[in-house]
Amino acid sequence: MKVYFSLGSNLGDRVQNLRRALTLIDLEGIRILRTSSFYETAPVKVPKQPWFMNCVAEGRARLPPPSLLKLAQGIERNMGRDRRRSKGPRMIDIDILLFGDTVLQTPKLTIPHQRIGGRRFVLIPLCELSEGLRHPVTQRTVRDMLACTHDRSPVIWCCRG
Ligand code: PH2
Ligand code: MG
Ligand code: MG
Repeated sequence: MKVYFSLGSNLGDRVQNLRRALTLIDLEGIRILRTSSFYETAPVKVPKQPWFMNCVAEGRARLPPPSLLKLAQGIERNMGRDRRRSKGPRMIDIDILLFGDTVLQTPKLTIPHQRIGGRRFVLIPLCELSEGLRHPVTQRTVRDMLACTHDRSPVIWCCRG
């Protein structure tokens, strides 16, 4: 199944953190097929903290979504993410955006990601990879969601992923 991840880091060497997380995901058997550019982004809806580096990656997963979530959380932990402050700065955050056309709502995991349409730091890198991809519930394309989002926070191209 095709899966899209959003990765973010705003602590330490942010570019290295994104690269390392992508390598670790791949080593766990989730083949990373394509990675967007890396973007420097202003923090959205979190208390004052450093700017983020964000990217989106497309992968191929054989595992079901709950196992994928556990795997992502394991990598976050191994990379030193401190979860005591849920909205605090983080070495790495790995979110599942889309998993094929799967729609899933459980207490631990919602797919597609709930805030996918309201965040330029997700939509801009996702648009770079797959602008015509459709949200499985609303049927809107990524291009459309980006054109219509109310989010205005800065997203600055930084480097190739
Ligand atoms: N992640 C959040 C909240 N706010 N802002 C930016 N720019 N980038 C993020 O990855 C991010 C955020 C919650 O996970
Ligand atoms: Mg997140
Ligand atoms: Mg997360």
